[in-house]
Formats: sequence, C-alpha cells, structure tokens
Amino acid sequence: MPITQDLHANWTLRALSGDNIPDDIVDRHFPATVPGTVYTDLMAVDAIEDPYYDRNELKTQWIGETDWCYSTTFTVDEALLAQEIIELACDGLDTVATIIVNDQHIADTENMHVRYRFNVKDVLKVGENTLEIRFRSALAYAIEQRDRLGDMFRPLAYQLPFNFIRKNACNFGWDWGPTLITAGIWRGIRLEGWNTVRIADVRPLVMRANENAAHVRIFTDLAYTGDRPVGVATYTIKDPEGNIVGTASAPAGQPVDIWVENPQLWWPNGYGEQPLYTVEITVKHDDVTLDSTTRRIGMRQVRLLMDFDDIGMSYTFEINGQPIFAKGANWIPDDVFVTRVTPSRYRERIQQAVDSNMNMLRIWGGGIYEDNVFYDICDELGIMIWQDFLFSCALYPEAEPFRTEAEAEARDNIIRLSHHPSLVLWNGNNENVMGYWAWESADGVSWREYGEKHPWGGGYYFNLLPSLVAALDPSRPYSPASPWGGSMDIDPADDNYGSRHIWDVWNSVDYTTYLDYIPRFVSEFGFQAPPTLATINQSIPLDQQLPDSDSMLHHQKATDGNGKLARRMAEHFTPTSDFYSWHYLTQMNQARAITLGVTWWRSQQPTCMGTLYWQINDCWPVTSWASVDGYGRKKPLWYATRRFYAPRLLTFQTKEDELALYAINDSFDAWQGEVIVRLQTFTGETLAEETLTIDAAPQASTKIALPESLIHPADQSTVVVSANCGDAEALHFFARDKDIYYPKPDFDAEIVQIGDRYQLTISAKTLLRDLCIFVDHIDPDAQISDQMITILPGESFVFEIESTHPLTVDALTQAPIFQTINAVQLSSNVRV
Ligand code: BMA
Repeated sequence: MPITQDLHANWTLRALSGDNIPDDIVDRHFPATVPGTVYTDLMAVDAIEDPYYDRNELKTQWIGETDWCYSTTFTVDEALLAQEIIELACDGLDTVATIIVNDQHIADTENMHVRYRFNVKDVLKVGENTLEIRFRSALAYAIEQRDRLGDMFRPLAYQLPFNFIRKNACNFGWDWGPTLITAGIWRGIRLEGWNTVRIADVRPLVMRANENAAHVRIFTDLAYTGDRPVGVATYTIKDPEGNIVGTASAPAGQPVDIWVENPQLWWPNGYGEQPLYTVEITVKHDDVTLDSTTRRIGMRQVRLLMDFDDIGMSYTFEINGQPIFAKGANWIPDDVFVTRVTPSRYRERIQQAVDSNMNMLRIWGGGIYEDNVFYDICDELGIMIWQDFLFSCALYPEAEPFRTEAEAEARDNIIRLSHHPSLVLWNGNNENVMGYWAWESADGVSWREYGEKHPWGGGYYFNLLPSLVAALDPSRPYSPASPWGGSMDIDPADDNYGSRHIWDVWNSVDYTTYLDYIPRFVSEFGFQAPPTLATINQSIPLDQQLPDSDSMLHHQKATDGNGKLARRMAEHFTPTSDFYSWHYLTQMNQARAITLGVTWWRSQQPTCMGTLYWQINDCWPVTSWASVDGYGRKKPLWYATRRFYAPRLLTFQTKEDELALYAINDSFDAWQGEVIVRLQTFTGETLAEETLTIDAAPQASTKIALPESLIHPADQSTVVVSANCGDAEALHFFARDKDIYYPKPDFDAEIVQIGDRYQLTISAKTLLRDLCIFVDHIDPDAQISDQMITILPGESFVFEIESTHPLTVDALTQAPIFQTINAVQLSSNVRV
C-alpha cells in the first residue's frame, strides 16, 4: 500500500520581488499556514489590516503584484525512500508556481484548478529535505500572457485580464467581489510513495437507475511503476446499511458493470431520501493488497430534457424518471480566501440552502471547483449541483498553454467529482455565448465580431468539453453554456428555448417586468440589497454608515449599484434618506422582487421548470444580490426563499391585471383541501370571504379562479386579500406601497425568556406589513426564526430568538430593530 506523508508543517513565507512591497515586509519571514494563502498569513500576524474592513482592500493591492516564496523542511525516513516512486502530490497551487526540492527545480505550474504529481524520488534523501514553492504574481503573469499573444482587445466584462490565467476569475474583481489576488498552497500537499501500482482514479458512474435496478459502471485508471503483472481489481458495493449488494472482479484497469437490484434511490431535497452506497476497490496481486480506495455513490439517474415542443425547447431536469422543478440559487466562492471555508462552514451554508427549500445550486464559472467536502454534503442533503466549467464573462484564448490547461483541468475535475450523486450537470461556461451574441466592449467592438475572427472559447464549449464529458462521465448531461438556447443560432435570451438569464430587471426596469417572461429555465436573475446590520457594523465604520458614504460605496461593486437600488426602490416606495429605513426598504424590495419572479415562474410550470436566483452567498461583506451575506448571516430574502420555495405554495398572481390564485404542488401526492380567501381592510374589517376548493395534482401548478367579490375592491389602497390552507398562505396588496394608505402600526408585544431562548409574541391591532426584527443589530450572533412577516389585524406571530444578550420588549420593538413598512412609509402616505 502507498505510504503518505503530509507536508503541512513548518512553512514560512516571504516576499521575493515586487515594485510596491512595503518596507516592513521586505526580507521578513512569516509563519505560513498550508493549506492557506498569503493574505491570511499576513493577517494572522497583523502585517496587514483585514482587507474586508472599510477600504482596506485598496491598501493591499501590492500583494497581488508581488512574487512570493513558501519554504519548509521535512524529514524523509528509509521506509518512504525505499518506495519505487515517491510523488510530491499537490492538490492545489494558486497559481503560477515553481517547485524546488533540495535546491533542484522540479516543475513549473500555471493552473490553480488542477491536482499535480511529480516524482521526486531522485532528489529526496533520508533525513532533512527542503521544499520551496515560488509563486509569481498572477496578475503579472496574466498581463504577460495577454501581451505575448498580442491579444489586447480580447473582450471581457471586467478590467483585469482574468481570462489569461487559469485561476478563479473573481479574484480579479467582480461586481460583488473585491480585487484581492491571492497566492498560496491552497489545497493539501504531501508525499506519496508506492510500488508496482497505484489507483490513480476511480469513476463509479450510475448510468441508469430506477426502483428495479441500478447500473453502476466503474472505470479505474492505474499508474504502474514498471511492466510487471498487477493482478486483479475487486469491486464491492455496499448499501447504506453496510450489506454487500454487488461485487465484481476484473483484470486491473478494465471497467466493470455491476447491476444492483431494487436499489434505494437517491432523491433531491423535498422528493425523498438520500441513501448513499459505498464502492470499495482493491487491487491485489498474489493475495497482497497493492492499493485500495472507496467512493460514495447514490443510485439515481439524471437526464436533462432539452426536447422540442410547441413552445420551443424545454430545459427540464429529470431524476429517476421524474421531472423536477429546480429551486435554487447560484453559488460563488464563499470567501475570497477560500482556504477559510472549513467543512463546518460548507455544511452551514448548504444547510441554509436546504432549510430554505432549495434543491439545486449552480456553481458559477467565475469561481472554483469546490472542495470534495462541498459535494459530499450536497450528496447527503439532496442538493443537486449544476457545475459550470470555469469560463465566465469573457472570450477565452484557445492558444497554448490555455488549451492544454483547459483540458487538464476539465479532465481532472470530471475525474474527481463524477461519483457524486448530487452532481447533475456539467455546463460549459457562464455568459460567454450570451456575450458573443449580444455584448460590446467598452471601445465599441462587438464580441461576435471579435469571435468571428479569433478563437473565443467555442472550441472548448462545443468540442473539447463535451468530448471529455462523453469519454469520462457518460452518466451526465452536458450543456455548452448558461444561458443556452440549444444552438448558436438561437438567441440565448429567447424565453422559449433552453436556459436564460434575466437581468433587465434590476439593471434597468422594475421587478414587475418578470411577469412579461415565461422562460423555460432561469439560471440567473437577481436583485441587490445591502448585507445585514451586524455585517455592516462589522465592516463599515460607524460614521460611514450612510447609503452613499465612501465606505458603503466601496462595499458596492456593481456599476451604478446604489443608483439602481434607489431607482428600483422609487418604483415602489416613497424614498427615504434615513440609513436604517433605506437599509430595510432595499432589503424588502430585494425579497419582494425575487419572490415575484419565483412565484410567477413556479406558477408557469411545466413551461418553466427551474429558477436559480443570483446568488445564495457572498465572498465578503458587500451590498449584493445574495440572500446570505458575506459573514453567513441571513438577509430577509433568505426567509422569503423558504416561503417561495415551499413544496406546497399558494400564490396570488396578477398577470394582465387579472388576479388569480395558484396552488403549486411539488410533491408526488395530490394536494386537496379548502382555502379561505378573505378581502379585508388594514384595520380588520372583512369585506368579502369565500371558501374555495384546492385540488392540485402532484408536481403541477393549478390555477384557482377567484370570484369577483374578492378581486375588485372599491378602494385598492386600504385593503389586502389573503388565502389560507393549512400551513400555506398567500397575501396580495392591490397597490404599490407609495400608493397605499398604511395605518400607524399598533400592536401588543410580550416576551418570554427560557435560558438563551426568547419568544417574542407580536399581536397586531392594525396590519403590520413585512415586520422584521433585526436582533443582529443588538447581538451579531443572534438567530431569529423568521423575518418579513405580515401580521393581519387581530392575529399574532411568535418570533423565536436565540441570543446570549439580555433582550427586552422595549429594545426589540423600536427602530432600527423593529421595522414595518407601515412605520417607514407612514409619514408620506397619511391620507389628508
Ligand atoms: C451574472 C453573473 C455574474 C454577475 C451577476 C451580477 O451575469 O454571471 O457575472 O456577478 O450577473 O451582475
């Protein structure tokens, strides 16, 4: 069996060269953490200030312009040195690295997304050895590559040439991300010594599965030291209880097929369980085990139905023969310094997706292929993963070394990830086809014009990547791009074909424009809001806590972001200049926008079969489209998400001014019941009430006609209509907030404390619209059970709060902790 020795200890870091290295950094050796990054190492010893605070990002730009050197020493013993091959295995080097062992040059690498192995046996010795990894400035490298190729005018959506280096693109600055260009040994590094044979990779692929049987095809690639006999490989599949349900053996290296009868099927969150099977692979010769490994798999079949129909072309994920409405969001790296994303942080974030009733996350192409742990957790929790290959918002060179690197990287990550049942799609790129179709560079050159004259990445999306997927992972669908209409001749913005992104809402028009669209699948659409108050308190100095202060604007990376926030807000609300009211109203506008888009598109299934909003998470504290902010705190949109992605949803929709109620039922069972629909005034007077019948077929959206008495109130500015059926409830207001006459909020409040838990009961005497209790402003670690709750007069709502701070009714029922639309909009709307 191979001998493994981690090389994570004794590292130091020093700046090698660069024009702007501060004097107090020159010639200093810093202790370094591996895996880690230069930034986090310098922060650990206070050599730099936290770049996430205030405008510190600007003070650290020299780091990305500098060449760095990591060095360590390690001891090799005789047992290791006796192995035929001793590889230095690097799971991730960020990015342009030169590796030196015992003063001998071993290799140069230039791809953050690839695992490397180098045989270093000849340079190792028993006793102490040295290892040095030098990282060139990634920025300098990217500029140099661009210049070498004479490619100054290659279109891209941002300033710095992220498309000339195989590194996470968003490091170079994005419309939600700072420019913090990292360097470092960002994943594990170790020595592996072995003899005769090593299992280089294993791909157990579930080719087909239903309740009768699952077909598992296992590919194994072996590495050999010489031309000696290596015997047979044996394969065992165990069910979740540990029972052996399938075995095979074959000459080592030859694929095998195993059929498992009556498998326990893996389902996405909300549709069933996530049973996980284990595949054990052992290579033996003459009864001696030479190597062995395991992989966890799930018995499920995935297809992406891109079928022509009388509308256009569908884009529907099908799991185990069942079409699934994809409910989810886009995922970006959870921290600029991705090495800080621990397994528990991954779990917390993915659990937040699960708890908000999501079943899919799209790993966006400007980030990274995530850690194995990420996919393991998604396997366990039923979150389907749409994985972009890492090409985003640019035309990409196909010249060397990029083509070779693109191939190596795709190959390596397909091999690494293909056993995960959560992974349901390989997707070629983010918005590069759309850019080709529709975008212009700042200097007025159309991307298409450029792409017609130069390689632009099409060779990757239409040739290289699909052939790699077909060869290495025939169990999964491939889509060339997001958005994608099925052909280069179809506008990727066409509603009727394939996946699309919708960005006119937010950039230039009000969110009610969502009602104009019935896409087949929306893989991006979004709406900004600032992060939580606690996160603002943690990242913006108090005297800068104003919507347009320098510091707040520094934490707003979108072009004219605050202008868009203000214009979109003015379409619904009477604008406010008070910081806390602005913060609250922009968050409400965000949550309401995404609520409208999702509920409308869910109501339009099966024409539309998926909504992935932009974006679930952030990589630092910033005003962005995220529902969970850069410090992991839930914005009101997260709570809205839990409601609008509920498996059984009641929703009012107003397309073409005709108010209708929809019952959306994602489950495999019919939903039958009675729904009480009531039209009432804000002070509690019932104007009309009807009891209607719900008979909603499984996995469908059912429209429920509403009687005239409920949908045409005489005074639209003082009434609300509600629908209730068990846990499902819906509300509809007939006018925009700025045209509504809200009553002054009137309520009773009561608090009960049990240890660190509080129950706060709010009993409404008048309507309380979109009540939020921002307890995080008092206690940044507090948790609250819900936000953005509308309480009708005469009703009450109980908030569960967890906090170690003493909390009182007084503290919790005053602005800026206690916020309602009534209070914030009252002054401008008082009827005279
Ligand atoms: C989409 C994404 C990102 C971007 C987001 C918000 O197009 O693909 O590139 O951050 O919009 O503008």
